[in-house]
Formats: sequence, structure tokens, C-alpha cells
Amino acid sequence: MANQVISLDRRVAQFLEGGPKMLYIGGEFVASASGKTFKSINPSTGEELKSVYEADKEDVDRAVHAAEKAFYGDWSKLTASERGQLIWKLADLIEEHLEPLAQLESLDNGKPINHARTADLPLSIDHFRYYAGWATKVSGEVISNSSGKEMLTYTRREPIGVVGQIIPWNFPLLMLAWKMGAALATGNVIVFKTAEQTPLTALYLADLINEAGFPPGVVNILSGYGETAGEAIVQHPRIRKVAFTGSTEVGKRIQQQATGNLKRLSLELGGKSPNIIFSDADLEKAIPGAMLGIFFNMGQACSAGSRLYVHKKVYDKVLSEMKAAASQMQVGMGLDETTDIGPLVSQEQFQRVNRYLTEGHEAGAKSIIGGQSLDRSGYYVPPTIFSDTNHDMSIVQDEIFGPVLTAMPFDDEDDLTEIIRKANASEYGLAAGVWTTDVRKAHRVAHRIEAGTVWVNDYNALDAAVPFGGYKQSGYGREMGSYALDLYTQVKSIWVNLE
Ligand code: TXE
Repeated sequence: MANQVISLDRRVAQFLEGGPKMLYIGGEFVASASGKTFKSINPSTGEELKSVYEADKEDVDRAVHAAEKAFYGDWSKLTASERGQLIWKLADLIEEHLEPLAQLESLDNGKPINHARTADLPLSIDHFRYYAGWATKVSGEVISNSSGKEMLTYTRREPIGVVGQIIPWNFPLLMLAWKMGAALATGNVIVFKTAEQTPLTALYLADLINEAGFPPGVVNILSGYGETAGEAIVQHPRIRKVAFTGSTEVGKRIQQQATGNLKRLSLELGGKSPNIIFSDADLEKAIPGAMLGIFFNMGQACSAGSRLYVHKKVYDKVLSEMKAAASQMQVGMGLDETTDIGPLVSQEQFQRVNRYLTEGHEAGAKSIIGGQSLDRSGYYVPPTIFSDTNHDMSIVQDEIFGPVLTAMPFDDEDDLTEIIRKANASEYGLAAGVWTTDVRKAHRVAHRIEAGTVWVNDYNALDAAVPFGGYKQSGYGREMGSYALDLYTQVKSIWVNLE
């Protein structure tokens, strides 16, 4: 297929003009206190895309001041309905800027432009609209009590105050929406840090936050590194809660650091999710489902279905059809409309995935397709499927975060012991998939899998109303749906003596 690289939207070209992109603090665009900058790289070419000011401890402190000023000032004067309208307005503006935001996301992260247009952007818009609706519906309750006095007791759900939010690079805008939607609906103010690999779309969005009319300081956006800006957020005594999405390793570190200042935490961490195809599954759906499960976003998804278990009766058929489908996938630049598999996000991630490819081969796994990165500039790894794998291999145990699937056959059909044991033989517990036409089996498996999300006859489905989060080392706390409101509110009981 001929390449179809799109030309840049005028608004993206304008955004990329001029000096380093500024931090967004107190409604204004400012340089970092240190004056330091870093480069955002275009993973499709390996070349510099834009330089960006690098936030540090002092900038985090400035952002906390601005956020507190908003929290005790203009933001607190708004009604819940007005807050909801601002969030809705922001969603409308993102929709108006869908094309430039999708292009910028693709440039910065490498993801195929068509995925950014049809998944990242619409899901982000929908997410903000969903939480705009919640703003007016967060309420406490009146509680009858038996204290012996005539007493009115009721609860209020109050915001926590300044919350810190730290996100990864795999879905920069969508992760921003997941974090900001619930926090804003419940009346909090935000000190936000993007991932150092993908700072740009959040800074583009900062303009839209101003245009929507949010009081200055309600949202502050910092570009910077984890060990500096990230740790400063985790350690800041007046940031009362941190929501983090990223690696399990960093999640553990954050938990240790937050122990000292009793910060509330929600952690959405890594995964190594099982995807199980039974012999009675509708293979016309299961095979594309397994492909999407692993290759969507080049496998750089925390929910990626990276361990495929297929019943031995259909194992050969499933693998040969997946191989054929993978060989049809176009590997190319993010901004090419024919691309199915873009580059990985960074050189570091590219090296990490390459290391796993080598380890897989050395351990005796066979790549029936892919298995080697491409020799061209940019960070390209083609879709890879490993057969002959087992649970002792690092490629089966570790989160690779690349387009790399490990496949294994299983034997049992009605007695589910073997497959459940295998599916749960992981330290992670984020998601799972089950493909079968037997409704009883589907539910029995879904109940016994240790994971925060189980998809039956589907994979990677998401909705703002449905909670998402991990079991085991995949973290805790649930984002999305009404559950996320608990992360961003604290309950106050009020007693009124009526005698
Ligand atoms: O993640 P990090 P990395 C997994 C995936 C990937 C691996 C490494 O397996 O291959 O992690 O990716 C910030 N205090 N996931 O190194 O380091 C950092 O700046 C505070 C799964 O990119 O966890 C960034 O904003 N913050 C995952 C964010 O944490 C710190 C998504 C994520 O970076 C920090 C991403 C610190 N000490 C990677 N150190 C998922 N669950 O979706 C780093 N950060």
C-alpha cells in the first residue's frame, strides 16, 4: 500500500513554532524556575520534535500555590452546575480541536493517526462529558441516629484540595482525561505532570482550559521527569492525594515515599493480561479480538492481552490465522493514514522490547512472525507472536509493553482448573479476556480470574461509566464511573443538636 502521510494542520504547525513550550501554572504560560529545557522526540523519525521547559521542585511549589489560591478563591465560589458546565465546555473545545490534537498526539507518541482520531480523542471527550454530568450529583446523605437526642446527622462529600496527578506516555490525552474529569467534577484543584516522552498535547490543551474559562490555578500542567518533578509532587506536604498511572516499580516507590506524609494514593500499574480462547469460541470474532488485544497501540497498553491461551483443538488454526493477519499489518509512521503499527514511544522502550525479543529467542520460544526490530530510523518493532513459550520465561512473566504476544495451548474444557491456574499465574491482575459461546463457562471463568476487568467475547472495550483498575501488583483504586468519585472526595459527618 502506498504511504499516505498527512500534511500538518495549521494549528499544529503554529503550536510547534517558536521557543521552548512553557509550563502552565496559575493560568499562565511560564518558563521553568531553573530555565532548564528538555527535548520531546518524534519516535517515527528519532528526531527532535520540540523543546519544552523542564519543571522541578520549585515549579511544583509554584503550582501548589496557584492551585491553593484557586481552591480557596474563585473555584470555591462556583456552583456545582457551573463546574459541570466548564468541564462540558472543555469537552466541546477538545472536539473542535480534534484534528490538531490527534495529529500532535500521533507526532509525540508515534501512535497511528487513525487510532488517535477514532479512539484517544473521542474517548477523552466522552470522558469529560461523563464527569461534567457528575458535578451536580455528588452528594451526602441524611442518616437516622439512635443517640437518644433529637439530632440531625448528615454527611457531605467534600473535595480533597490540591491533588497531584502523574501520567504515562501511552495515552497522553486519555490518561489526562481519566485523571482530570473526576477530580474537577468533585471540586479539586490539580497539579498535573505529563510523561517526559509526551508533554505536548497537554500543553495544547492548557490553552483550551483557559478558553473554557476555568479560574486560573484550577489546573496546572508541568512537563518534567519522574525523579525530579514527579518526586516533588509525591513529597509535597500540601498535595493531599496523588493519582498515578505507570510502572509497578515506580508505583511501589511512590507508595513508600507517600507513607511519610500520609498522602492518599491511587495507583494504576502494569499488567500481563491473559486472553483465553476456548474451542467453542466464535473464532471469527476471537481472532481479531486477540489481535486487537495485543497490537492496539503497539502493545503499549496496560491492559494488553499479552498472554494468549488457546484450547489445543483450535490452537494451530488460531495461530496460523493470527500470523496471516499480522503479516497484513502496515508498520509505519504515526502520521501515515495507512499505518496499523507505529513506532514505539522512545529509544528506551525500543531497547527494552528488543531485550525481551532476545530473551525470548534465547529461552527457546519461536517467533512465528516478527521477532526482530526493523532496521530504519525511528523505533519500529513489527507485530511479533511467540509460540513454544512457558511460564518460566521472562517474556511470559514480565510486562513487555510492545507488540509481542506469547501464545500457549491448554487442555481442559469443562474442568477449568488448569486454565484458571495458568491465567492467574502472574503477579499482575489488571485485565483478562475470555472467548466462548458457553455462557456458564464464561461467567465461571470471569468470576475466578484475579483481575479488575474481564472482557467476555470482547477485548479492550472502555467506557467512562465503567470502573477500571487493578488487582495484585496492578495497583489499587478504581478510575471511571461513580467509583472514581471516592478517590477525590472525603466524607464529613455533621451533627446538629435540635433540642
Ligand atoms: O514508566 P514510569 P516508564 C510500564 C511498562 C513500561 C515500563 C517503563 O512496562 O515498559 O513501565 O515505562 C513518572 N516519582 N508502564 O519508564 O517510569 C514518569 O515521569 C514520581 C505501564 O515510562 O513508571 C511518568 O510520568 N513519578 C504503564 C510516569 O511516572 C515518577 C504505563 C510513568 O513512568 C517517578 C507506562 C518517581 N520516582 C509504563 N519515576 C501503565 N500501567 O499503563 C517516574 N515517574
